[in-house]
Amino acid sequence: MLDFKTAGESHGPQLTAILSGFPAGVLIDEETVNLDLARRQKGYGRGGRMKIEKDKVRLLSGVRFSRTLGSPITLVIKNRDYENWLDVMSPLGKEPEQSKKVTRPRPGHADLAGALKFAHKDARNILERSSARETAARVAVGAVCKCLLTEFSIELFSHVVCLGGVEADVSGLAFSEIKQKAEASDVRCADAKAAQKMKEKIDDAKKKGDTLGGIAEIVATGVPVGLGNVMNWEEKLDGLLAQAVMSIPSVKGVEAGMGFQTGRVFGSEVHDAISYSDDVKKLEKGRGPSGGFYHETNNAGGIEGGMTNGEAVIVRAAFKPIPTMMKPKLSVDLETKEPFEASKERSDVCAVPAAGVVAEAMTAFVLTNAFIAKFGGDSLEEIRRNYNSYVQYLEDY
Ligand code: EPS
Repeated sequence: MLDFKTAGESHGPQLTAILSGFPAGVLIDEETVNLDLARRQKGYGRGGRMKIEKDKVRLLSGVRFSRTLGSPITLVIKNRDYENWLDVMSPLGKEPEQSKKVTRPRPGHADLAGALKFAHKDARNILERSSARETAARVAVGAVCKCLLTEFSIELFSHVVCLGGVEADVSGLAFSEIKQKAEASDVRCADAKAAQKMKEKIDDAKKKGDTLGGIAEIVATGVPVGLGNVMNWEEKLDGLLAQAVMSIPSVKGVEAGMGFQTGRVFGSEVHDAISYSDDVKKLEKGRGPSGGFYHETNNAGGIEGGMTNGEAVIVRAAFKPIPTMMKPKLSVDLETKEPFEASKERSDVCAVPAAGVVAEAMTAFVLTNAFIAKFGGDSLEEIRRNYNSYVQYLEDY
């Protein structure tokens, strides 16, 4: 079983992730991970923190001469901003008088529930961990997972399909075009006209002291049929993806394929007709090995019965607007119980483009775990043997 933990406070010394259960023999280099960390840092509407940080990973265990060993992989990302918070965030010593206490919990953030749950009078003890800064560690883990998936031609990308109510139209575009256009866009949106409107909306929100959310779509191509498991609830791939993506700060909704719309229309408008072609090479649309069976449409988002069906895996996540607002909502002071405006912290106006990159990482983690469950998890060599024989079996089916 693949597993990972992250540790670290937003303004503490560093973020750490330990990824265990990752197979031996996979080629990893720090620069590949750094590319994804840089993608997470970008995006129109981000705040001052991203000007301070230049997220770079250090691989401290589990890798030797750029190949994984099968042992736990430790990934570390320094917080450059820690230098400015030495007195406030010192792991040891005594708390100074002026320590940027947060006593007016921000509606929509973890401050209030966390302070009550963990018996803190200073919500900073909660917000330091609930900050989306933690997602840098997840992106590093996802980048490592992608190194394995790429060996089997499984590729992931993400793009913003809606931001602040502005919808993108990518109909008629191939996945490769969507990917390329989204990567080139500073809101990670493949529809240039919509992207422009999204940026105007962000400018408007900033002017008003407000924030904006949106929806990102994550696509995984080349995924073979049969990842996940129909037999047990806890192994169903859509369930695992939903949990992993929902755990990202700000996510309020996750859907696979046609998602919530499936509940509004006839079955005939939802289910994807099954076809067969001898010439598997003719198949496109991001499909993976499935022995020539394919679907005419992909409303299922590549998952049927909790298992991949050979089509591209498509997941969408809805991110609520960031709860830290320069024009704050009403709150109550934790000490005096008097009504006050909520605390203001430096923050982003919109982090949806970055959040899509995080969702991509979580999707990569879940797919890698399911891949290992199907093909064995000790070494790349072993996985390749099992994968190749499975693909052959599908072709002979
Ligand atoms: C973030 C770092 C944070 C925020 C943001 C995401 O840095 P700081 O709090 O120092 O500005 O910019 O987090 C939030 C908006 C939030 O509500 O948690 C990052 O590295 O992505």
